[in-house]
Amino acid sequence: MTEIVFPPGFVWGSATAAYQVEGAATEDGRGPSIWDTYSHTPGRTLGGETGDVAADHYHRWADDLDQLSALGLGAYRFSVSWPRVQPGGSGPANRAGVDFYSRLVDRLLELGIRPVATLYHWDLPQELEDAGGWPARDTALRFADYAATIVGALGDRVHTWTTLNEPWCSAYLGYASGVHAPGRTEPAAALAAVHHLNLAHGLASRVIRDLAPAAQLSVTLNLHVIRPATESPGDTDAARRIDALANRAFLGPMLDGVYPADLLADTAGTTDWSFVHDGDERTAAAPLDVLGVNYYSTTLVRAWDGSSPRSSADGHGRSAHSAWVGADRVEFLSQPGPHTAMGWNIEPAGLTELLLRLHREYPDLPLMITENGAAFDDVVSPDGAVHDDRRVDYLRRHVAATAEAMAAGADVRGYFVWSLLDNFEWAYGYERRFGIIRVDYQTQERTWKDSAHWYRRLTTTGHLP
Ligand code: IFM
Repeated sequence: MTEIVFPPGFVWGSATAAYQVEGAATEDGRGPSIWDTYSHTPGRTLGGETGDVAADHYHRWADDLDQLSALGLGAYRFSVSWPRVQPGGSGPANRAGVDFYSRLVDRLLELGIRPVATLYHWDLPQELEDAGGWPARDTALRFADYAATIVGALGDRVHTWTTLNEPWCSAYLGYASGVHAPGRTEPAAALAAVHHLNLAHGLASRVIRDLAPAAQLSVTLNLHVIRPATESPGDTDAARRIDALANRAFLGPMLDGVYPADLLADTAGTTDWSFVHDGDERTAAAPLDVLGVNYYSTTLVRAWDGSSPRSSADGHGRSAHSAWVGADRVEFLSQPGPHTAMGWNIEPAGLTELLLRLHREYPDLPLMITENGAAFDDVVSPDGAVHDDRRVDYLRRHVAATAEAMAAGADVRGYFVWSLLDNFEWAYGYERRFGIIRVDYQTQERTWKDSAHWYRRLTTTGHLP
């Protein structure tokens, strides 16, 4: 096997998100978010677990940053909690919240680690949801104000500002299938949310350019690699339809300045898209410096003729309501293993395919893998170690898949493991562990898994071990 070596400037990082790690849910003036409400609603999360304490990162942040340094990382991707910075989603900043992120960023810079900050990783202030949430246009305007508050305070001490993390999840899981906060199941509202997230991205992008001109601007999308079960016209059309909802609903406005015509036609029975105002698509198409790509697995679809019960193994949780608005005639098929503990199939070739598609369609846009990783049922050995060989294998194969895309021309600038720490995996609570560092939730003790040791060898040499 030829040795895989990454170019010297390639950035190795790791990622977390505020609600998943911080805890301190009511401390220092933080207001409630939709995830506080959702996780505290009986039946919404596995075991009724919440992010109240999570990995207690709000108190342990300094030690956690030392872990990043020990891992040899060049960048840390974290998210800013909107309700910590603006407790009700509008109005003046909560000083204590801003100061928390300011200290975090300063310490990262002292350690020589690039801060990569995401403005929104799903924790909408509850007051804004009460006023309509993402289906309401005003939420996009509030988001731009919030961006001005935090970007104004941290400016270009942050190396890369990312507006949104996975707006697909915010819109469709939050407002169509309801398996994420706020748990609404209103297909038309989900499409309005898609648009207002795109608009929010564009409005916040302008703010970032104005207030942090030296910073890099990005957005992170969980683009789907969709495969039709056969080459039949029906299955091919099913794949096209899902591609429109999952990928082009965001790539269209954000990168091409227009919604794809087939998306509007496919969903015409649900909404007339009159919430798109003149100029919105242009606003959404703010020029980016880098596109963040989150990748975990692939999606297999076929046309459903209605004659047998419809399979819905889309990997995005169980609900009587589909996340896939306007795709009632599409079936999501389970895929051959191996699978991770999330039930997601392991398919590194999908990452190569995705990076090459983006390179082909947007050749001038640099790419960054902002999340990739796997949940497995980790076991603590008698000696206290976690020999997570399957995670090491998953990461190795996906890093190799990245190298393959780069060798074929894709301009990939970096790779972030999801996640630095075990954390609150949304509706799955604490059961699903993605960290390369284990968190003992009783003691909050951190232990490097074998994958962390493996990753350190990669980050410090640039050679794939
Ligand atoms: O934990 C999530 C993260 O918040 C967003 N991307 C997918 C991860 C694993 O499900």
